[in-house]
Amino acid sequence: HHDERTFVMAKPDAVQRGLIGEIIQRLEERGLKLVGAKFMQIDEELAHEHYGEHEGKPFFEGLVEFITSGPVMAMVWEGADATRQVRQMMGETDPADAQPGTIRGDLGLDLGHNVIHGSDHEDEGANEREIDLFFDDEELVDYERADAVWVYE
Ligand code: DAT
Ligand code: MG
Repeated sequence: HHDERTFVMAKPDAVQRGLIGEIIQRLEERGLKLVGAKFMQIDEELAHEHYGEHEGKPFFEGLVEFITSGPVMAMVWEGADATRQVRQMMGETDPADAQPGTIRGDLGLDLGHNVIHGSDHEDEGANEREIDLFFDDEELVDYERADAVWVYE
């Protein structure tokens, strides 16, 4: 099964810091396949839906303010075990705890500005829910990457 899909987003800090390409490059080079992308600004309503699990927590309002503060690059990536693999590549939520070599560990220093979102692999179905929240079916593209036969045995 190489067709698991996961939702990934370069957050407003990544866009402002010119890190969209860096993030895409890391996922691309790993062998994951980009199947959807949307450069957009998240509104209040979408922010509340996307981060609904955190509603009521002390950092929630700040989180909504941050994620709506500028454009983001919303993406869907596909590959074997994609949700968990992307989370591993992202590193810990707090960049201060994230290992070097991870996206947050290499590119961030502060919990509130942690560069990237990826669906939670421990939350069953979170990937599909988030993909549905941000993308219509016809916005996702079916194709084969030419190097897939070399990425997968
Ligand atoms: P993740 O983004 O790794 O899935 P999460 O779902 O627990 O982490 O939290 C969503 C975002 O909220 C996270 O990327 C940064 C912010 N956040 C989480 N915990 C926080 C805290 N204690 N204080 C401030 N911001 C926090
Ligand atoms: Mg999360």
